[in-house]
Amino acid sequence: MFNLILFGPPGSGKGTQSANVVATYRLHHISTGDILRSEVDRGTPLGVEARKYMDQGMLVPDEVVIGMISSRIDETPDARGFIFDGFPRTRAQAEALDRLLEFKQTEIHLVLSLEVPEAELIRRLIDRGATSGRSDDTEEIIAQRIKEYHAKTAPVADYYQTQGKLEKIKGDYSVEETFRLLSREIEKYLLPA
Ligand code: B4P
Repeated sequence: MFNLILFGPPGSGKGTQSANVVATYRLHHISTGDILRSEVDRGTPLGVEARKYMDQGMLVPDEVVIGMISSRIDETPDARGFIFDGFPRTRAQAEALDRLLEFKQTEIHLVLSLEVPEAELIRRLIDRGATSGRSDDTEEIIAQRIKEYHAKTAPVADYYQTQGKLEKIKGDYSVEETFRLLSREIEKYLLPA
């Protein structure tokens, strides 16, 4: 089993590159953003609660997100491995993920951190907001999401750096070139399926 985290600020390309990684390496994709948006769209109690945070550019509380992840991992016991996209976003989430994986006698093998200048992040998200209809891609909410990232999520990189698992990848090239750089790191562990 090979377990990968795609890490980075909002708009750094985690969702975009996850699709490429899944297509090439057949890892099971777990995106907390996608799961939360699906709960919001279906109007579930979890979605109604999560929306209050997402529409303000805030992180959804840890206990909500950790519970979601645990059940998703259990649903696919035969996976070749997992790609975690947008999770963990706090140190408490990172510690919980370590415990969950340890219980399954596995671990995180690699954390790829997409590094993109802030002006480019804002440009991408405003562009996406113009077409995607995502309610959190407005200038004011994007600024809050980036603030939240610096306060709560950026320290998660140090957590994995200490474990010797973090690799920084320049993420402001084209989608194809960024994927080539990610693949170079992944293929130290895993070949395409
Ligand atoms: P997410 O869904 O994770 O969204 P994101 O961080 O904004 O986007 P991502 O980095 O995936 O960017 P993308 O590839 O789409 O989170 C949304 C919200 O959910 C959070 O604010 C939070 O409230 C909540 N949430 C999610 N997970 C949580 C957790 N674990 N704990 C608590 N709360 C949580 O790329 C963005 C744009 O850039 C796209 O339009 C794309 O086409 C473009 N792009 C990508 N790569 C490019 C490139 N190389 N060049 C040019 N454009 C590029």
